[in-house]
Amino acid sequence: MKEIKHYINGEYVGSASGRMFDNVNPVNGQLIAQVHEAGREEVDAAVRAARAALKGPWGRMTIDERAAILHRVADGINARFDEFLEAECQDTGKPKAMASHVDIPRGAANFKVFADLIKNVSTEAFEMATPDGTGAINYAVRRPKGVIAVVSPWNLPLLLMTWKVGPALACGNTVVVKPSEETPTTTALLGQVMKDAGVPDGVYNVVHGFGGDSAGAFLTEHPDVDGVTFTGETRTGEIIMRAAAKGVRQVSLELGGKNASVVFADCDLDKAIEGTMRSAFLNCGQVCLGTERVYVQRPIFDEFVARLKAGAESLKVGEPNDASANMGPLVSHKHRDKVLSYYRKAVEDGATVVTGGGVPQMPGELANGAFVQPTIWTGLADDSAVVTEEIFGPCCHIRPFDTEEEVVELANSLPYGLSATLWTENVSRAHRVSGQLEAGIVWVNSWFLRDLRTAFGGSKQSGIGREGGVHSLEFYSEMKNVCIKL
Ligand code: NAD
Ligand code: 6OD
Repeated sequence: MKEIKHYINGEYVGSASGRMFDNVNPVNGQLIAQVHEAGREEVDAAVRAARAALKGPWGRMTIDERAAILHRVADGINARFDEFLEAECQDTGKPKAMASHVDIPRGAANFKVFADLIKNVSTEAFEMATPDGTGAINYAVRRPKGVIAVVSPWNLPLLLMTWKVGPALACGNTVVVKPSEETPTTTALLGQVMKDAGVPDGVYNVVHGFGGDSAGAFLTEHPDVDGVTFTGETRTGEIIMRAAAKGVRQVSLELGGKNASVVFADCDLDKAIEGTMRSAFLNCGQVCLGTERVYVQRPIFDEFVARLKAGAESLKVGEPNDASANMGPLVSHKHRDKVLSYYRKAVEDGATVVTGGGVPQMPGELANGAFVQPTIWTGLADDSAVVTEEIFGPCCHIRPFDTEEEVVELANSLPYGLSATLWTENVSRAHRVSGQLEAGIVWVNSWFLRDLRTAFGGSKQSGIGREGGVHSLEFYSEMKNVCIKL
């Protein structure tokens, strides 16, 4: 049986306790590997290694040298593309067609983008007058924050982890990563790529385990960590924020959402249907930016529902190697239990099940997989848990609206504020409504279109801070002002 070990100070090491947990393939329920679970001892060792590495060759490198190494990391991922692809698809069950276009290329790009950015970003300088007339000059220098704890989720494992590790390393920090217990493999593989690319030992460390009372908590509570960056559920974000408060460590939190899609009658309906299909069902609905609430203006409501139903029913659910499959399983049977509990709740709350609502019949060993049907509901009250809580599955509720004012209020009615999507051909309306929506990201006539230089993050309970481009550099470095009296 394959074992997945921690990566600490440039070596793969097991847990002193010998404690292991199962890594299971959600496509068929089969065991992929046994994963070592870190105790405080391994987390301590990883943080110590990361602290020491700040003072080693990594800390003395020029920005150009560091950036060249990060380019080699990206090249290293691309050179082992198939291995990363296989690992990511086994851990998550997602279609290879998606992971080969999104997860793995973005995992590599995250290193190049931030390496190039750090080489070209400038800082501020101010001349000032002094009473003696000689003057002074102020200038800012960017310094690494120190040891960064990275805690990442399972839905886009390599992409979301490297989205943090890329800029953290570009800024000269060292990292200890705690990947999701559901998807440890690509984070583990990256250790070897780092080594081969010439990343000094101790700069990139990985500890495996769970959240509470396990590696996640031990890492985020660790007093020798300087900053914590986290992507995951809002409730976990609260716990991590409390842990980081001790010692006044800065946090960057990318959290949950219950994102709205607003479809005006003046939209291009073909594009709105195609976009909503993606935003509701891509990655089996396990995208934080996905739209589980769809508001459609009344004149096109019936046509929209009928066409989205036809679209959902045309989706093929299958295993990663099936090039004709649009959707894989959910990440785990545990997550499937959660999603199916909302499918049942929708019926209890009086929803009309437009399509789906259950488990598809799958052939052979896929019958043991964590598959669910893409599902659409109408007719739920605005306060149903199905409409107010994040489900993180391939499903959406569609509700009619009449006016712009009404739909803005509906879209803003929840404590989340990650993203929103507008479908309209009226530019003035697009500008007006996007300004009123309480969300960190608003897409107009598109969805999940990402320029990595733009600010990414949520409002309200969907997060704190922004990452992306220079916003990542703000979090992963400290600005120091130097004032020289002339
Ligand atoms: P999760 O919060 O359960 O877990 C995320 C990570 O946190 C895992 O590595 C987990 O082990 C760790 N963790 C859990 N409890 C912890 C604790 N007490 N202390 C320290 N670490 C702990 O989230 P998930 O189920 O892996 O991911 C799905 C969630 O992530 C959804 O809510 C989704 O919206 C959100 N998400 C948000 C974004 C974003 O950018 N805003 C992106 C992807 C996913
Ligand atoms: O594209 C990104 O950088 C990003 N953070 C995507 C998040 C997706 C959430 O599931």
